[in-house]
Amino acid sequence: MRRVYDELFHRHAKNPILTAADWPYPAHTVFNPGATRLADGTTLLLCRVEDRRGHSHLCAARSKSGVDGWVIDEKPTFCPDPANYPEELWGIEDPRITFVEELGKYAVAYTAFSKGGPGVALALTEDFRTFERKGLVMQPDDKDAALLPRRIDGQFALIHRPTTDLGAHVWISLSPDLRNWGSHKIMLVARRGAWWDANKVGLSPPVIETPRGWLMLYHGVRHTASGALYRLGVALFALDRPEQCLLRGDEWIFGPETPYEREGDVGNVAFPCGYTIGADGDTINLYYGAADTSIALATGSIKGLLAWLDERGSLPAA
Ligand code: BMA
Repeated sequence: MRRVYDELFHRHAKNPILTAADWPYPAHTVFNPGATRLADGTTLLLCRVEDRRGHSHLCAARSKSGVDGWVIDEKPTFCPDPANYPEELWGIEDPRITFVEELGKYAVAYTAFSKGGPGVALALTEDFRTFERKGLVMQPDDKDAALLPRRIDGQFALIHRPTTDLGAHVWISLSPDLRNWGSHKIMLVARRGAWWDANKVGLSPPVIETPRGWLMLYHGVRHTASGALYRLGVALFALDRPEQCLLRGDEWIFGPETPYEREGDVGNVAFPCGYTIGADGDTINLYYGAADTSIALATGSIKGLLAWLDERGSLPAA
């Protein structure tokens, strides 16, 4: 019998590693960064920056260590462009980065917010300095999206989270050209009732490819009398049929505990949008927004998550 819960992610002692006070220009909050490791080993975070209008844009921060010594772009890196893309009128949020080897480019999936609600937009970049927009690929209400790094059945695959009257569940859709999307399938269903992940789940960072399947860290939202609680769970999906869930944990594995996660603009939120994998091929450096206010880092292990799923996970009921 376990006496305490397993700690699958360990917070960095320097948390929060980035705050608005670090920014070279006025910023209200910085949070929910996408992450990747560039070819030269630099860690790049594409941070969501919220201004005092309440609108967000994206700004790149680069660091050799991935912990400190961040060099932050002097000006916003990727701004909403509502004149050409009206779906970005109220800002762009929560980027998820996938390197697509076939294209030799990074795909950034982000939330475009406007009068119609939040939808999913896609852009490609080689250097995080210039971006080639693909436009809105999933209409509102849809968010929490990331591209898979390679084709499935000859098609690009996008994980995303549409919301309907029957809840918010994770879906996967396919496209031959990154613009036209179809073959929609449900991937992960929110549980109901008292569960920590009842009614609303969403992809957190892009899925992690392992020999045993796609490892998904997802957020579950619990609505309580004092607001929402955002926590993380883990599930595994078949490599060649990513809509097929192989294992899902019942318990959440990471949630808001520290003061910087508990208190801020939106307290009780730990919201990862990106990770890098360590040189050992196993360490997950998970970058997350803390309380919609700052950026924090926690490290875990792919092997550790798989072992925990083997022990504690189960095949979801149909
Ligand atoms: C979600 C997203 C995130 C945010 C979270 C908590 O719906 O909008 O950007 O961090 O809510 O406010």
